[in-house]
Amino acid sequence: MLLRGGGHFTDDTRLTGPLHLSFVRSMVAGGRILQVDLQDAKAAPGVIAVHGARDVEHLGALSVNPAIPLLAPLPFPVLSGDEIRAVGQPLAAVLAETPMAALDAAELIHAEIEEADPGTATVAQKRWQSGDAPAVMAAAAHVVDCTVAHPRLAPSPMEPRAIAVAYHPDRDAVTVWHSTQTPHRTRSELAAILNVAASRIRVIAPHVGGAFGMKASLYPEDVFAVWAAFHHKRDVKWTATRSEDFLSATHGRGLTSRGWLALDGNGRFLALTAEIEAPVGPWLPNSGLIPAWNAGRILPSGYRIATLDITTQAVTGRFGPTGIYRGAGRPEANCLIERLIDKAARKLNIDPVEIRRRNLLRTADLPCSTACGDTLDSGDYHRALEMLCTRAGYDALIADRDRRRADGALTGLGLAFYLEPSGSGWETARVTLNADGAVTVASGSSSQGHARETSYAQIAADTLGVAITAVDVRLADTARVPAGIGALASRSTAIGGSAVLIACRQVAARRAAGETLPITAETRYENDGQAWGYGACLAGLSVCPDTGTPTIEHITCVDDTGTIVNPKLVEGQIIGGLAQGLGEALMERVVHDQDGQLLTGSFMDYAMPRSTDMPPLSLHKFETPSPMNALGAKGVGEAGTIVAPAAVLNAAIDALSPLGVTDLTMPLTGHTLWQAMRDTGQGSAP
Ligand code: SMO
Repeated sequence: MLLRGGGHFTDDTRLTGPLHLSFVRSMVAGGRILQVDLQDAKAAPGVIAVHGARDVEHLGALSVNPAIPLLAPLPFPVLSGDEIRAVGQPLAAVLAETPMAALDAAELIHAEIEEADPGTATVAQKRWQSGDAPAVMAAAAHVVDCTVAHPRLAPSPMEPRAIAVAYHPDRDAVTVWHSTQTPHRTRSELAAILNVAASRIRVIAPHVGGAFGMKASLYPEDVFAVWAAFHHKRDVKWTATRSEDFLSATHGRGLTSRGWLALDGNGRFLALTAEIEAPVGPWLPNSGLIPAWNAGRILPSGYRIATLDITTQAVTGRFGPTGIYRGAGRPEANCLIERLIDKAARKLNIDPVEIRRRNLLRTADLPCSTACGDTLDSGDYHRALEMLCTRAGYDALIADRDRRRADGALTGLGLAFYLEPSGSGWETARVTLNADGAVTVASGSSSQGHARETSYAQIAADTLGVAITAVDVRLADTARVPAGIGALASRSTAIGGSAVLIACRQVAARRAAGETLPITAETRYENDGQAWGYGACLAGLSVCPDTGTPTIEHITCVDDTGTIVNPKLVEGQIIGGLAQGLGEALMERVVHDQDGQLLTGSFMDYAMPRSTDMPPLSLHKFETPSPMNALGAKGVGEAGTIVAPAAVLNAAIDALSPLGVTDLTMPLTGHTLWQAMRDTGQGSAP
């Protein structure tokens, strides 16, 4: 339906004479607001109302998942009143009869701001310790260290943020169409922030045009739109422009990780020490601390590392809000550990595959508790590594690389292993088998354009023995589906799919016992723990000696995503993840100038990978069902974004290693690589 243009997105929602919203945003990165003059805007044609901070200062704050302990809560200003802590923060809002009238009036509003640097502060931190890391480091035969700085990324779903609110005067209630991954969270947060009974708020996430973590939380703009609908007793609509999303939607990554890996003389890992700093903006979205948490706890990956000392902290800055973005800390953890391992392999003169072979956990070790307190559930990590070598033709690729290198080519191979923990917790499903054989599946899980409807219909059809066309799947409407969490953290198939499976099994069992139709079963399914997808990737990359331009020649991946419901969807997730992972590795970067002004406010300035940027992919898989959920599924939605940056970084450094290059910082643009070649003094560039 989406491919044929039949989608219904939030902005397509027909409302009755809606008020259109335009926000006035801070032009500076920090300071005190002295005065905001709303008078000219109020008198502008088509304007119904103009609001400043004082009108909404009584509203509550967004809740934050304390994945790492929060030292002090951050403010959640719907409109900023006196303090500005990032460019783009909304400080006034115009409601008008048309979008253009709202925009024209907003441009008449002048804010007087006394500029000041908002400074930085640590707002949350956590430390994982196991054993005596300093003592092990001091006694180890080898210690390698590495710093990985991740560019800030703009998640950039095709559909920007959008909200449409219908006001029902008869009940003093609203229906909210929201482009979100978490419709029930939208309702509960709105109810709490606006101090309105949740029963007066119905939330519908219609088709969602991509989200990638950027739409897992409510924004100040969303809260304002719903407040305005209740306040003015009118319908209200807001759709962000692309530039507004660059400016004020959450960015991903931006973390800096430093690590030290200690090894014995045989290349066995003894201890890992790491320090992680995750940037956060002026306010925290619900999952705002997740990247700092994941970037730390997943660092041991699938390797045996007994001794650890890892600290992570979230630090405020002046570059706007950050949040989860596909991978959400997993790519950061993976880049650091896989870079450290490659450095160790080089230092000890051990083949990169061999050093991983010596340290990866074996199937007999699983389930295994990591020193960070996680439990790796199941799988065969060595099989993934060996399958990768076989399918990629590793030995021949090494020989080919060495031959070309001897001829003067700058060409390298990069290897990375990865883990992808899928979320834990619960999800719901309500399944009805009707007398005519039609099946209705309603789930609290949701879809962000990744075809949850199809896989849930398959699970129901298989379990109940009906045609897939007989199954109607309903998602993401708080009035029609049971409560749920939503589509994030690679959890929708593992947990949501398991909820559907269990409910279908209950229906089937009751039918076999002779119960008359229709039969409805409703279940709240909670998994036994996180299911850890994993895999390995090998990238071949060459660099133009004259310009530094990198070319990815090939990528081979092996993934174990547990039980697969739909191979096409799994492949789509892997390819999409790889595209975004390659985007981070090679070209994407949000840039601010010294004053905190955003320089990449459009796709003219921010490089997004296109289909023509994709290298040849060779994808392979096997399935070891996870014992952690009924379906046996593991996460796959973030696989490519987790593994690709590490593999590409390792490949680029391998390519430039003959010049003495030992570290590179993403994105690996032609300029980055040319500069690195030049800095070694051996590049052919002038
Ligand atoms: S970054 Mo995801 O939507 O948990």
